[in-house]
Amino acid sequence: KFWEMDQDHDFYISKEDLLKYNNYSLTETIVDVIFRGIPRKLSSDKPGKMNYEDFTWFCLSEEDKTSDTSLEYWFRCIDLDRDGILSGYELDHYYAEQKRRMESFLTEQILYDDILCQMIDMINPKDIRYIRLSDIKACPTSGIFFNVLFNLNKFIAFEQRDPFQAHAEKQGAEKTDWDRFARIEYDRMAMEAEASEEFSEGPDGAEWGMGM
Ligand SMILES: [Ca+2]
Ligand SMILES: [Ca+2]
Repeated sequence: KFWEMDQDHDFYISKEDLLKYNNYSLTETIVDVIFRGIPRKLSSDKPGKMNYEDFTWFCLSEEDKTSDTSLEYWFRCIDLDRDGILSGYELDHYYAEQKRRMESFLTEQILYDDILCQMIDMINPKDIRYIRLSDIKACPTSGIFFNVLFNLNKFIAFEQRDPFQAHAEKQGAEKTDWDRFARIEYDRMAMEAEASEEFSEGPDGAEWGMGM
């Protein structure tokens, strides 16, 4: 993967290279934060470039958002002031760019604001005002929370997968977080169908949080 990304074969990955990762999956905001060394100080000797080791750290964190190491990596990205909690303004830092990218893919009924609320609900933080690392680790599906904030293609893959297929996979041998996650989404779709009939109940109704 590194050699694929390092198009000029100088053994370094630039910001521009990383933006192309997984077909332009990542926002400029998150790429910028990674290159500023916020999740992990870059060990590259060239300023503003990633070496093989830096890229490996990124890649492992990106490809498996279930390990503690990965969750800590991404938590540090979002926790810009490093006070150990994710506050509204830190989510806002990622919000605008991803919202703009996402809304061209979303149907009118599924708004980015709603999805973000739903994600926070999914994480179910002990204190509703902010998210701690312990909240993230306690939630088996927090990887999707990060994808919603900065990874467009993984979000789309999640949003567009066939719920019946996901349901069938659940019967299979693999009991992954993806499965549980699919179930939550499946429940949500069922509830949305119901909610459209009971729309007047408003956002404090039962449509978020059921089945969790
Ligand atoms: Ca290069
Ligand atoms: Ca913070």
